[in-house]
Amino acid sequence: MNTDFDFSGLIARLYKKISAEEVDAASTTKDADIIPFSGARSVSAASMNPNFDFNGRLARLNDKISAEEVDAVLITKDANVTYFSGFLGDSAALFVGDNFRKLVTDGRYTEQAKRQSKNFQIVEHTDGLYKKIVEEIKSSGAKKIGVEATVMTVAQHDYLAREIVGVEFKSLEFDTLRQVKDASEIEMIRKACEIADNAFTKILEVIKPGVREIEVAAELEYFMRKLGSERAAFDTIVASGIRGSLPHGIATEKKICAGELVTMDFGATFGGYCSDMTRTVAVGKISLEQKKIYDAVYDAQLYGLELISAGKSCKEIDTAVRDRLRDADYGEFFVHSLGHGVGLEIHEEPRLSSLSTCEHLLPNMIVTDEPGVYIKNFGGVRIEDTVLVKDGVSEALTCSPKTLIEL
Ligand SMILES: [Mn+2]
Repeated sequence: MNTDFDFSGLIARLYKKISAEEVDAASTTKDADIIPFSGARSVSAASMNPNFDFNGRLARLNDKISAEEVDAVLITKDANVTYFSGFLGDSAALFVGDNFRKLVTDGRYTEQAKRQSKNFQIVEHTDGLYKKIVEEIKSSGAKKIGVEATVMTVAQHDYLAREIVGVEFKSLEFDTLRQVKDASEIEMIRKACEIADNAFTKILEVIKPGVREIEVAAELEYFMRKLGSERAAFDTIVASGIRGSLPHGIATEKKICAGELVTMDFGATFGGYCSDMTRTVAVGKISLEQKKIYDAVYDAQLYGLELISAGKSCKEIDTAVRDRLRDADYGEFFVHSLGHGVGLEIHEEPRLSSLSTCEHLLPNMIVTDEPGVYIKNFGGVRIEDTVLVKDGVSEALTCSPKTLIEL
């Protein structure tokens, strides 16, 4: 972050607001307010794969509507809007009941929605998404409506509660309906992984002493775009030398030096679906301690691949890999969960973590396996694959070499 930004001024204005509003404290949760001037979600305008099993998705949604005993659901999370409708824009909501399916959006997206969301009636709003949603809820006669409580803001909820009398809102989640992928989704993710693998092969030619991290990130993203990626799946991480201790070290102006490890975490998107992979490479000769860390992470990552299998509990796998790194004396430096689901979102259900509620992995879930070791003022190593869960041995969809590459 630019140190010249007037943070004292920003914080002074925040305190002024706290006293003017007569509250005791303020909790800031919006990323852009936590980090002023951060970027927004980028949008893919690609056409949706017609082979996706939309009938199956909508049938599962209807099953959920009956099981939860609601009259209708209001879906507002972009990834879920895309999943059930095929619509790849943003600023849209789905309102679905037993005998209606509506997609509400504005004039910028009407044409795109009509093309991408054939199973939905497209409703255009001109003066506010939630104003139109209120009209639709009123005219539907629905009395109990499922909403995405983890996505809807307090302001949106307050507005609905104020404008609509006699309707009960129930907190539901739809993310777990996306966990098991159909054949076409797997094909998309496989392709996104292949693009990332090919970009990795090419980036090895670029990395050498004197090259800045941001150049490596730029080239990686450029290679992926040229190979067919619609956008980077997330901000590319390039962390070299001691910056390797930052698990999410976004690329900086820092020049890569001989004797450093360089961790690159990057992903492509294809057909709206993400891939996620991390490789750590050595530039020149590295020390015995660096090699020891690499070997421990490599061993833990392979062990994770062995354990990821249909029927296993996510928590159990996370614990086992964590124990493996502990046995190598690096347990305390593995500071994040082992992995996460990958699909329309880069991080989705199921989570491979100690808090995971997924008791049994199912065939055709797609998860990452990404142990890492991060040591302050020293550096770090992470190795990550995107993995297709199968009965028995699962399949890593990212296939780049994992034995130490010394450039
Ligand atoms: Mn990941």
